[in-house]
Amino acid sequence: MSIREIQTNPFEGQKPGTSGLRKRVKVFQQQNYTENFIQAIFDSIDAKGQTLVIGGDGRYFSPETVQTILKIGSANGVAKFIVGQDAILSTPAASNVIRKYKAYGGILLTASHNPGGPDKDFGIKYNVSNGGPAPENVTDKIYEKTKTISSYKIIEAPPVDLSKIGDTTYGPSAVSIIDSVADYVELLESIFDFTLIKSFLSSHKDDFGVLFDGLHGVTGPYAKALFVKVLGLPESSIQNCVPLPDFGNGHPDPNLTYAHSLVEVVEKNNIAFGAASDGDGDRNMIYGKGAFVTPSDSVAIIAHWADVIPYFKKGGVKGLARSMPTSKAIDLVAKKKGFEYFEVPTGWKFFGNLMDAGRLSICGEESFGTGSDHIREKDGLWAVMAWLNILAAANKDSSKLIGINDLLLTHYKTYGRSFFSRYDYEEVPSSGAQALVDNLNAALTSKSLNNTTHASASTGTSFTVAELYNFAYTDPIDKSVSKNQGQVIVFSDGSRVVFRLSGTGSQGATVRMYVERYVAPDAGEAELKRDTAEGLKGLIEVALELSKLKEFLGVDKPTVIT
Ligand code: VG1
Ligand code: CO
Repeated sequence: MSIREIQTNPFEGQKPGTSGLRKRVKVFQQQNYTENFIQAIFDSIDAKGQTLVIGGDGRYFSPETVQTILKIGSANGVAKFIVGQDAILSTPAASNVIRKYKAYGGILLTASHNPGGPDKDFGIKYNVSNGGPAPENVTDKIYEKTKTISSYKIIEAPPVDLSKIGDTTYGPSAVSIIDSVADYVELLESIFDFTLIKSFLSSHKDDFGVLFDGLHGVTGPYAKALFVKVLGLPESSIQNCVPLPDFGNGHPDPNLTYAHSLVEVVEKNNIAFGAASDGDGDRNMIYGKGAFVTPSDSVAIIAHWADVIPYFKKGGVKGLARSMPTSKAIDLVAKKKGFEYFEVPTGWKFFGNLMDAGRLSICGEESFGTGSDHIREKDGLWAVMAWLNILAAANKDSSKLIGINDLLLTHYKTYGRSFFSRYDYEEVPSSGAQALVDNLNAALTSKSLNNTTHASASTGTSFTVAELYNFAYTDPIDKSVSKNQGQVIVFSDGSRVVFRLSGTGSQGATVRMYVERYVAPDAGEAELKRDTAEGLKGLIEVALELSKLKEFLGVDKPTVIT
């Protein structure tokens, strides 16, 4: 088999962001663009003689890219490829496959929750042998290689039929096309008490309906296996579960703005338990009739109830963690239960070292990401099953049905409530976004905002700035340092506002503003049950005024509120 070396020139901007390289499909389709990035991955790792996993969310341009990876990977000496059937492996399933088959790493073709299709986004992400996203030292190396690349290597071989499960050869390499779903279902079966969930659901057929919405992302086949085959629920308990290359023209992001297909049916049909996942299956939203669980609360509640889940009952909880902008609800659980806990920068890659060191079991991000050390990615269906397991356990000895809202209120009465919301200003001019950040940095250097008091015009509440800092993180395990992870304003009552630039967008800049306000357990039921927007109104006004956000960005309203 002859290896050909093809001359190329570097492209600008092939810098992996929070979670891989994400660009418009048209950008990836430029001659040599995708090839360059893939060769840069192989130039940064040592995959000779190793096994590599390939999968993704099935979005437009995935099958072609699998063939490109096979060509270049084989020419670079990869011994064996494990590929999800039809190029499909959800992000959590891929993490599991890498771990289970002890692969060297994996290449995931996904832009997660970003829309797909010929005019939308594509993405390539490299995961390492623990099954998690490559840490920054690896992604930095890949980026450096893309800047100087002058050639890439390919072998000439006919395309592999990705639809046929089984083993074939590809030039000097072996290729194994695997069932995308089976290993993952087996994993979840080893974690949760499906017998308990099944018996709870079958005894509450009339008052506890379930609906899962795949938003036409990758989770469809996984959800079908879990809800219909394992749990024995009717087909009507899943919807939009056929993965489509353009996600049916939708935005596969499980939040109140984009998952309206779920929200509408849940409300109309009085469904007690609804859930959705994103394009690549690592995010989740829990939403029942009149009941929305904010992701920051979700991970805290799962942590509180961990011992009803067989996986944690057996292995114990080693520690908890959240990303910096995520509310501190989980910290309170850790303190009460005596667990170690961590605050890491945004992005799942920062949890991996702690898990590998045996110091972290359950963690989450405010961006609808929840997971545990069963793999090294966040895991949408895992979170959904965790909630079902917890609800089934909570109802075990109860004569009256305990639903999502009951669990939330009990939690708030124990720990207090962290009202939390995120405002996204998507695709704003990069210069305005930078000016906003520069202005905050100037204030933190000069301390000009410290001790200043700001009153909200509409609610009359006032907030005094106690501290302003730029979040930096030193990994407790490998001591690597990540700077400039977001500006944090802390107020004297413990409320927080965080500003961050997104690292997953494909166009312009996206500014995220995160707001959090804590209310103590004894604040009274009315206060604890307040609507989030109401509970945060005054703080949001103050945050906007303080940061001069509207002036800098030239926009009046956020594009998305979660
Ligand atoms: C966003 C979220 C972050 C998440 C990342 C990847 O990043 O804020 O919490 O880890 O997406 O999620 P950013 O840099 O745009 O804020 V996914 O579902 O793409 O893998
Ligand atoms: Co995702």
